[in-house]
Amino acid sequence: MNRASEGWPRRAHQLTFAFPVPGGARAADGWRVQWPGCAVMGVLNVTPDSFSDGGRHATLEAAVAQARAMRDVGALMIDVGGESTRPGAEPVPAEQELDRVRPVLQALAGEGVLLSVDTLKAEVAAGALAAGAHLINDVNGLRDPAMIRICGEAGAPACIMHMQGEPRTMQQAPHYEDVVGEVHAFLLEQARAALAAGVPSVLLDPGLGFGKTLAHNLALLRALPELTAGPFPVLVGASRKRLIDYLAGVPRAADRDPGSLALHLYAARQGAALVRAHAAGAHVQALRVEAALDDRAESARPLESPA
Ligand code: 7PJ
Repeated sequence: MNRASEGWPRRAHQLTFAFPVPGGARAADGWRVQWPGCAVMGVLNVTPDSFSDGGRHATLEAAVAQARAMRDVGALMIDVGGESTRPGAEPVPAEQELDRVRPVLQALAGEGVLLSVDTLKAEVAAGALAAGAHLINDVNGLRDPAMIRICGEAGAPACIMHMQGEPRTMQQAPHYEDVVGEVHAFLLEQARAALAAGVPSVLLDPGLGFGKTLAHNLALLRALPELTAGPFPVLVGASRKRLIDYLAGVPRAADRDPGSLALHLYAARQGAALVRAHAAGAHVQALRVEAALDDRAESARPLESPA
């Protein structure tokens, strides 16, 4: 039985941190951030190709402005990434990746928004947490034991994402006997290991597009009621991904926000706690409108003109 698909009341989700965080309330076991229904994690890429105006300082300013804008439209969390993990992408050295994300984290510290860092390198995770990140988003699903240790020692939650293979080669020949069963078992096993090592809370993510064919991605999306039925909040990241091109014929990634919204609204209805999105404002708006239909929220508001 999936509560989310029953509509009201929407399920509450939470993350626990061992240190104070924006929006966190003191709890017996740390600081707890709670939210009803599905919230937005805004994507902030700080790779050299993500801001066209060039120059280190200009890039930093643009990234910080974009993060503030996503916070202001209602994103719960900003996901800062200094290395591309798109299919075929080559890894960058840890020092270089950290040099990209650290100044953004430092500039956003104390600005009232949760900061996650998208990295699969333990060294980058440690440096990012020291620079003010609150959560580690690991597309490698904490397969590196050093990653679990660092999150455990810092008392920082982790997003455990499933990936088959590594970004450079993962789309060459993805193969599963039972994609839903294998992904689900991996996520639960990693969650158990993380919690046992002192990681205070985790998010689980099926990892759309990470070593998956279109059929694998669709099977995982359709299995969300099963994935979200457990005790862990589930994050879904479909934003601008290639599966939208396969489904609707949209070759340019920048044109894929409507398809991203469709997949993310579906995920929200199936119980996802967070969606990772580039178009944060559009997602917050769509999720609020959809949630209001469930919540009968109009009774709490005065009548307004239809415009
Ligand atoms: C994801 C991610 C995702 C999580 C990227 C892209 C590739 N982290 N980092 N989930 N995707 N947790 O945005 O197309 O789906 S980078």
